[in-house]
Amino acid sequence: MEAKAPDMYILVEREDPIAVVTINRPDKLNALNWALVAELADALDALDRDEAISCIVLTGAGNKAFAAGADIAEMADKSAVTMATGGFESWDRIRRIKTPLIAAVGGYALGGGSELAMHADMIVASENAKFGQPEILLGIMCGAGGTQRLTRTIGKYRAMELCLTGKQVSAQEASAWGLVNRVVPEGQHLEEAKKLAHEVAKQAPLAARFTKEAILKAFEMPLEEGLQYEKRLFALLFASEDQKEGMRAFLAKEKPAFKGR
Ligand code: DAK
Repeated sequence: MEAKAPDMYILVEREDPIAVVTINRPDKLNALNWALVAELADALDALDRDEAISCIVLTGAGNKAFAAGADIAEMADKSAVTMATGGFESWDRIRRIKTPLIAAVGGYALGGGSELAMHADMIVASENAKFGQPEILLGIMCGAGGTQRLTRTIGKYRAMELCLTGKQVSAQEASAWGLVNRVVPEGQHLEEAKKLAHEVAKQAPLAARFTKEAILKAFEMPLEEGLQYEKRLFALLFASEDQKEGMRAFLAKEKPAFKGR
């Protein structure tokens, strides 16, 4: 285990109603060791519980990498039992964040780094971003959802090519494949992601959270069940003050003042 004080890998900057979470290990291209992922999950959990935060941006420190994958030095000697039982809890916690999450990707997003970006709800990529699943080159395979999320996003044939060859694709190619929302000039990914986050954060927070939940269910449920799920969340929003406010403001030709209630 690397000798580093706890709470040192992740930086959190609040700019209410958004927050920016930065993976801060640039000397190792933000490689994701277990302590880092646990700290990331803690930070995201805390922001998720914070009513003042309506959208979170996740990025990597430095201009070379979002994250170059799980920490190979840490993984090298692990046993099958350790890998089968440990390490997943933090990823599961990140997966369950209800607040909309935007990944701002500059440089490498490889292996676990690409998988982490795919835990986000939207991805803004810098022109120098590179995505890939190079696990196969190390004699392993995706372990944090790559075979599933990538396949659902870019389709079987492209996912097979990335995962079976370990090759990297450019931001432009990733964009053409539907893996990123937009590609912006090099170095502007964070600013653009923050702008997008502010757009999301302007909306009624409960409606935004329910929308995220319903869209994610589309990956898990057959259409009929998904439609029922959506219908229930839709109806539930009519119990919120924000629904009354949103519709009142429209009819009065005013801007709504949403409260997240
Ligand atoms: N792990 C550890 N260190 C890394 C690293 C990584 N993934 N990537 C880079 N580094 C370190 C390098 O060792 C180097 O450290 P020093 O030698 O300076 O001490 C420093 O970062 C700079 O890297 P390079 O010198 O290599 O930089 P280059 O520009 O030459 O090359 C590169 C950049 C991104 C092409 C290269 O660093 C590279 O190929 N990195 C490895 C990429 C990779 O194979 N990633 C996939 C790892 S496997 C799980 C969840 C997820 C996973 C597993 C389990 N569970 C929930 C249990 C995921 C697995 C993976 O991601």
